[in-house]
Amino acid sequence: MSKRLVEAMADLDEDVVLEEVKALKEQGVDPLDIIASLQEGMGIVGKRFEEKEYFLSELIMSAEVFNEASQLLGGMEQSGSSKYGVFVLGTIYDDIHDIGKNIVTTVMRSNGFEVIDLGVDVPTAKFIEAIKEYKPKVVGISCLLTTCFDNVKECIQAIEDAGLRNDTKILIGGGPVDEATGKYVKADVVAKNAQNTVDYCKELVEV
Ligand code: B12
Repeated sequence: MSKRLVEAMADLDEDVVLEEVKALKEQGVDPLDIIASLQEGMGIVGKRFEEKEYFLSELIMSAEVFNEASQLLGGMEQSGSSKYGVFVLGTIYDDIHDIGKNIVTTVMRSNGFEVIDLGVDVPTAKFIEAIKEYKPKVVGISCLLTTCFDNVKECIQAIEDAGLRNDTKILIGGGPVDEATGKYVKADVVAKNAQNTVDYCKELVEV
């Protein structure tokens, strides 16, 4: 973890963030480790927002800085092959956060999965339609708002009621999601980051 990068991200110091990302990349640091530092910094941005030190404009700014920084990261190019099959994912309805979901998409693609990204604010019906169409072994639901946990729960229950859960595991992720959330919404697995997601999905398809 780069302390300088975590702090610059938290302080929304765009120039230092970009400079540090370039430097770490040149030193050969794994792009996923760089993302972990940026993610940690975003966590601090979130706390400052909660404590009213930051406002919505700072949240928006943080997303811009993060996206700019992640564009500098090579080594996560899409492989184009789909040797591990299809992974469907989207951000649950009423939630428009997509940075984490987009990272998961990129990293899954670069690890040989075909990813169907349903976007943000995805209604339950759209998840169900996609499961019927693509028959994925794993479906991912991203959720960054605690107020949307019930939406995830409803979505997972609807997938089960439609008889689509026997061959499909449901993976959830997003900043505030933890094991207790996983139990509450009845997900199969909770993933803390993109690498966890890849490891779990590979294990599952290789069985
Ligand atoms: C940036 C940001 C925004 C941006 C989002 C821009 C975008 N395009 O995504 C904007 C400004 C739009 C925004 C809006 C809001 N936000 Co906001 N936001 C954040 C912030 C600071 C960072 C989120 C982020 O991108 N992190 C970096 C990424 C890389 O991390 P990540 O999302 O966790 O993803 C990783 C893992 O979790 C995992 N993962 C993520 N998704 C998935 C999915 C699957 C399937 C898997 C397997 C893994 C996985 O892998 C990723 C990579 O490692 C968080 C703070 C935080 N701690 O998360 C608040 C936060 C989520 N927001 C919050 C709030 C309150 C809001 C607003 C309601 C504010 C408002 N008053 O309008 C709105 C809601 C809009 C809506 N309806 O969705 C709160 C939520 C609090 C709560 N208890 O629910 C937070 C926690 C801030 C806080 N502490 O108060 N936000």
